[in-house]
Amino acid sequence: MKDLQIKKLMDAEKKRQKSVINLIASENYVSKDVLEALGSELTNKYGEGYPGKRYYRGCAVVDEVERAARKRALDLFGLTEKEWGVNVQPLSGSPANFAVYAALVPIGGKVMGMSLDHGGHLTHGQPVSMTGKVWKQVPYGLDKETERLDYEHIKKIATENKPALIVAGFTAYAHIIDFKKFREIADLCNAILMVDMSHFAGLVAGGEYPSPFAYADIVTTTTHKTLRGPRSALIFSKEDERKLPRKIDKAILPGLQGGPHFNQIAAVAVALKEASTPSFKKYAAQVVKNARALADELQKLGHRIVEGGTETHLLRIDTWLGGRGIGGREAADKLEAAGIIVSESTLPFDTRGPVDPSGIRLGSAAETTRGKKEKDFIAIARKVDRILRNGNREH
Ligand code: DSN
Repeated sequence: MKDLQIKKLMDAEKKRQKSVINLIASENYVSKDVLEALGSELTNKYGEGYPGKRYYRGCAVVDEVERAARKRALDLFGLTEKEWGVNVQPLSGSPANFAVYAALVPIGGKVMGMSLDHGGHLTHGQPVSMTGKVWKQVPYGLDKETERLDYEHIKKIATENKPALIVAGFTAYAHIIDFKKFREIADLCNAILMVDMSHFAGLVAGGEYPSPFAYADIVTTTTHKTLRGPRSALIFSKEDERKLPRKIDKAILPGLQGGPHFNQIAAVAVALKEASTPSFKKYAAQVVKNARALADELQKLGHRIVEGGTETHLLRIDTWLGGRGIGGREAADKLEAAGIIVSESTLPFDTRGPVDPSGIRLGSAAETTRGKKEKDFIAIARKVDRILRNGNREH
């Protein structure tokens, strides 16, 4: 590379990534093949539209790329083109969720989503997000006692507020969601059920988490978390008389985006094929075992794990009230100083606010990609414990 300034920064980031223990629950390490697709000449091509229906010429090759990505997305989750549509053009998770609401919820209509402090995402209708300004959020949260989903309470909120769309699927919930119960609740108020499986899509692909497709009308996902692809997103929509796939396609283009990023779509296709292999299945199983080992050991060492444990790749530690008396920001800073990278996290009923919340969120997906097993995660838990107790003194 001739641009030495950027080359130096790229090398520095590569070195940083290699030198740290990465416990950011939403990050992962892609394969060389995914990187090759991202860095390919496909980035040079414009092609607004969809395969066979573009506004630009010269799209025969990128049409095949997009068709392959769509087919692989459906195949990976055991879906057929007859029953499900999939749009592979969303640039990332936030525009994907925005496009779904734009397609299916009238402006000013109600979107029911989990509030941010409990583990929801900004784009699940938070008032600070455009999704909360264009549409009205009907918030729900976790049970105060168990810190788990309380389906009776969710049902009550839904039937009282009659949202047009209900979102299930969160950014910080560590337990398995009962999609059947969400379906029943959505049916009671005639709402569309959207599952945002961004965090656990790789676990669904690997058979470690129940598939939402039997119950949802819409499934959105980013492709770069447990799914281990490039930064991008997919929108799956059920084929029936509502013609959801056509509405979603229109919401993406011309509604929200312009030209698709074909290099990104090709990289997604590569990742989807990787995720269909037996070795990915093993990977997904190890991700869950590793997160459980991490949570169990931290608990043994006296930390309060929100929800009392994990069934997925992630967990939250209550660093404030859980005994250490430090906020999430300070905890994340101390860990970073010792080479362990985590994200701050609000906790259910957090009184400290999102700027310096009460906890941190940890995940096992990235370090599992690097080959770590349960014993390594137990060692990581001990290190995290020492750092939270003593700061960086041991280093
Ligand atoms: N920022 C992602 C996460 O960390 O969960 C969600 O978009």
